[in-house]
Amino acid sequence: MQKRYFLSALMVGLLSAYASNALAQEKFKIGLILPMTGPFASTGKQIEAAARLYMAQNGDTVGGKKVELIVKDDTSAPDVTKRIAQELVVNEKVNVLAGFGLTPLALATAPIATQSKTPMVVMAAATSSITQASPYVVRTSFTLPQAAVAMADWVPNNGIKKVVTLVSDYGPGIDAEKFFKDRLLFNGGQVLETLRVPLRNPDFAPFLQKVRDLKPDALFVFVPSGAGAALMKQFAERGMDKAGIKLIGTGDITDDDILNGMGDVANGVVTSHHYSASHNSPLNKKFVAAFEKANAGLRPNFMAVGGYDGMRVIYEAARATKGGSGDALLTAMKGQLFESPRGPMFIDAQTRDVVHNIYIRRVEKVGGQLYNQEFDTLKDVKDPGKSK
Ligand code: VNL
Repeated sequence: MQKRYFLSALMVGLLSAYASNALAQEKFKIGLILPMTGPFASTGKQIEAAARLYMAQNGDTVGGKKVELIVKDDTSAPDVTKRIAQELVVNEKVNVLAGFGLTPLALATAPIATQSKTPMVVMAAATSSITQASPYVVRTSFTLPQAAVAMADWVPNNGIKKVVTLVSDYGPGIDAEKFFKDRLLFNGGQVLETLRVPLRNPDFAPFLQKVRDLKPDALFVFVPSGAGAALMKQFAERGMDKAGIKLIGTGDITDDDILNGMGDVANGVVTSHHYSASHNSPLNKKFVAAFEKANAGLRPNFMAVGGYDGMRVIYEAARATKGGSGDALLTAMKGQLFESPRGPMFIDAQTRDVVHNIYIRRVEKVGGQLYNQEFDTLKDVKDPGKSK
């Protein structure tokens, strides 16, 4: 009797140890590294909310494994992003790294992805060269050359000849400046001056004064998500719009997260981008409604869509590989073609970069709210940064 009891207790113990071990093995771990605090916290908030929405809609089991989303705040400091990525790979043994709110954060982490053969899904950062920093990078955001070239094609047909450019002085800004300028010159336009402002705490005033003196037909701007409101405010305060200078740029300046709070100065601003919350498709309407409902009315911006589509790419690859990792998971990410809230989207298997439509949009009031209203579409745009 005693002995039998002992044996069955032992069996139960062994079985539960086995079961919990099996459970531990059956996790599919996503390490999501984002700026959750600091000047770029809105990017982290949007992407985390989108990832959680995707999971709520698609379940937390994929390829037979339980999905564990591990969200970490890198405060937008590249050394922190890299350290967190290393810890997630070594200690948590994550199947995939994801997030990456800004270019320097993605570039700092790329060597970790390469060394550990961990797929790295870039959901936000948008400098063209990021996908070349590691063969394990897959991008679901966009590239600045995609947006900038589209704008430079629109400009000459719309009464704008002379332009000054103003960009944040780092990867995506330099891409925006270069690709906009080269294409505009090719199209017969003029770039009077190229101005670069610091990424952190920029004071636009002296730059805007210079723009006023140069009297271009338009000012083309790139600043990262979240920084557009300050630019817009100072543009209005200096009376630039009244002086007849049009504001144009990539859609980062009329970011849906903050657009509605910008006021009248934003009204009429024309930009080029891959996503607007007012994109007219049934899928997008569903996405926006669900996102707003889950986040106290917060409007999703292009960062949210990069996060949502990144989760789609990860889930489909996990399904195809039964919760795999490394090269198998990476291979299953390449070539995915699907409908995103932004429109049709494709992960180019050769470049691992996103191919999607770029829309020309004008800020308009719709039902008392400011929205980027799409009025022209360039279809299936590849990253011009890689065509040479
Ligand atoms: C980047 C590009 C960041 C576009 C952004 O917002 C953006 C980047 C934070 O590559 O750093 O809107």
